[in-house]
Amino acid sequence: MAKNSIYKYLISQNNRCSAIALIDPDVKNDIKLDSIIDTINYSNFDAIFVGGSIIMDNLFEKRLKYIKSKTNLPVILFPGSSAQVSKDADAILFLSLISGRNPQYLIEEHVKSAPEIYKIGIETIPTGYILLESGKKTSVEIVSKTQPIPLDKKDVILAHALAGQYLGNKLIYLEMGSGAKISINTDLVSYIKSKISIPLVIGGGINSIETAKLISSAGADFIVIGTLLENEQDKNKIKKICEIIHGK
Ligand code: 1GP
Repeated sequence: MAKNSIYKYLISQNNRCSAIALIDPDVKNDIKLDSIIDTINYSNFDAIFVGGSIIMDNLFEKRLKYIKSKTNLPVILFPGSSAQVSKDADAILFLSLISGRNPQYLIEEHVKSAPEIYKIGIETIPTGYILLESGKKTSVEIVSKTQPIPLDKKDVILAHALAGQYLGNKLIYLEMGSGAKISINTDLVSYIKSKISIPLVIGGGINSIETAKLISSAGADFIVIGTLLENEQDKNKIKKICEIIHGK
């Protein structure tokens, strides 16, 4: 795919909700990687995010290259830190963890990664990343040393989403955390969607056809699915979830 077209490609699909697969390029997934990629290719996902809070070895780029070689879908970095920048992806989410007040994830990692991003010329997609409370401590919360926003604080969440938009982000990502036990409530999705004018990404704990249906119907522009791809053996169930996300 041509450079600088990934964001346009993503939003060109937004006459309906899009399905994004998330691959955590960690050693723990090595044994499952082929089957995860196979399921993604089989299931009509729209794009793949690659990234994780912690990678336990230095083989991130090798896995990224491998993923890229096995799919025609756009591969977009979803970096846990400035160490997860690579020329082997099509674009990178330039994430600001705006629900937190840790300067490391508001500007520091960005400054660290900017020279490399400039050098390799990868497309950046500025993304306001908002961590929500899901009932258990998530890796993002622990690693980023930030507090998630409670789900019942609708207006606080909205204020963050609007601030993210006014800062020039091109996406707002409401994150419940990977493997969250509860998924986001649909009232919150439709409330935020009705107030912001940039696309809305929802992720964390989405593991059933019913939940995918509710969240896409509530107005999400993108739904991210990670843990389910690692755990679900039935690739037809994943395919069905993608169809439901696409409104079929
Ligand atoms: C995590 O939002 C993503 O950053 C996906 O979450 O792994 O729970 O699908 P799951």
